[in-house]
Amino acid sequence: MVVVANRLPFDLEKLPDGSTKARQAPGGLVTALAPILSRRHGAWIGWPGSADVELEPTTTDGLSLFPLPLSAEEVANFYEGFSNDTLWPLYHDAVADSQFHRQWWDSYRKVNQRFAESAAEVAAPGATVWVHDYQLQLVPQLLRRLRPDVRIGFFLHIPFPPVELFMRLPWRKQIVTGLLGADLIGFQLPGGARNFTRLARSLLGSTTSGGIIEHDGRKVRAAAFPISIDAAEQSALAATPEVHRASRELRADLGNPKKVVLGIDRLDYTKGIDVRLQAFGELLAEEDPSVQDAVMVQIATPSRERLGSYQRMRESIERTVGKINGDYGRIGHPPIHYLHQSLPREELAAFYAAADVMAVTPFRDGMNLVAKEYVACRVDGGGVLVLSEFTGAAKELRSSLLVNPYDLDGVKEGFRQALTMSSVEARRRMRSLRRHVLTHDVDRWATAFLSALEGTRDHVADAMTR
Ligand code: GDG
Repeated sequence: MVVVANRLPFDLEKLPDGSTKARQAPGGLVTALAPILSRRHGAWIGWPGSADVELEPTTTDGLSLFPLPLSAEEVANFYEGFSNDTLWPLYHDAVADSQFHRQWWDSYRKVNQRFAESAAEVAAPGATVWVHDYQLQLVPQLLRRLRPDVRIGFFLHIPFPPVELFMRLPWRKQIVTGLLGADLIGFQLPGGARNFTRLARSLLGSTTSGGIIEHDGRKVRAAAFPISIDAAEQSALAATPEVHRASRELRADLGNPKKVVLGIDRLDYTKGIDVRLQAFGELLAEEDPSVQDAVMVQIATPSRERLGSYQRMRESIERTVGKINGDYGRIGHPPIHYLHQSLPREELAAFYAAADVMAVTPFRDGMNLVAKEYVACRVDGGGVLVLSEFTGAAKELRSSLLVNPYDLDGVKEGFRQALTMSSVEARRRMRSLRRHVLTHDVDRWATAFLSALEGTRDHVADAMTR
């Protein structure tokens, strides 16, 4: 089996003696897929994360890594440009403007071609190739042309937009036919699969029935596979004495407030960080009893820092934090603690364990693993999750307090309810959330996707009879 993703699961570093050092990158996808791939002696093709770095293939833990180099120009045009400044905002309900540039598209096409060629070289006869995410939507078709014998799965980690929005893309047909090169296209939610099927019908005139799309004489399946986390591992991490101690120390460092409200996100305009700050700020301004002796902690991990939209977002968030702290803080007691840093997983677990209220308020999010990590870390059965109804996670985590991030009063009411909820009700809700997260982990996700892919048509036979 071969996984093809924009990034490798390991950060690779070239040592002075010319050898390569690999360090496992964090994240649910890697934790889930690495063991499956190691067992199957699988391979992973991806960019090692820095421009203009050429590395030799290497093997670690039975997993073969094939680094795909990107030039500085490709990073700017394919990755930052088309992937993150055209597709990302468009696929997230156009919460920011998409930029359409032909040279970005050219670069996207060329880089996708290189990923497909690399997969065609690496895959054994009849192999399974699993392609990931919006950066590589042309790979399925390009790869099928080169290697009609392989079985191709594609999984989209972000939402697939409504037809009306997708139709803005000047290269809409190429993207849809690119994806239709796969045998199975996985989405986070049934809504994404439905949007895509509708699009194949209206844009290409394909015949569709029950999630099966007929294209180019083949049958392609579009279906939902909601991703998850390694819940048992995350729970075990939160239960260690070290994390327990760190979480107590955190509360002490915060001045032992009555309530701690927490946000953890990549600093991204889709995540609704501004909404939760504003809601918390208004409750403070109104001297609402629920926020008497409450502090908010916002950890915003640096992300896509060269893009103007991200720089503007950061400036606006930091201005809001400064204003709220200036207006309502006392010396040594700011109401908002803000970190623009990336922290080790153990430290994140301590923050999750210390938080009475977890605020997850994206305007749109494919799934949102942070919400699931919070639930997995609440081994004590306490804590309240305030969750935007526009995340994929909201479809599963029904016992959270669901809010509409566009409705500021609704978010304030969600916070008020979370901060004043009786511990009996909070525990009842958390019990039900934990039951779901612990039984729907990332291993179940990967297994469901791969068995559905195996259930698609027999390619070798089909390719031979064509
Ligand atoms: C995309 C989709 C979908 C965050 N800060 C730090 C850190 N993190 C980790 C979290 C979590 C992950 O990053 C973020 O995952 P999310 O799902 O919340 O969001 P995206 O990055 O936007 O992910 C999303 C996901 O893909 C999977 O399909 O759920 O909808 O947008 O695991 O813990 N990890 C460390 N330090 C940090 O400072 N170590």
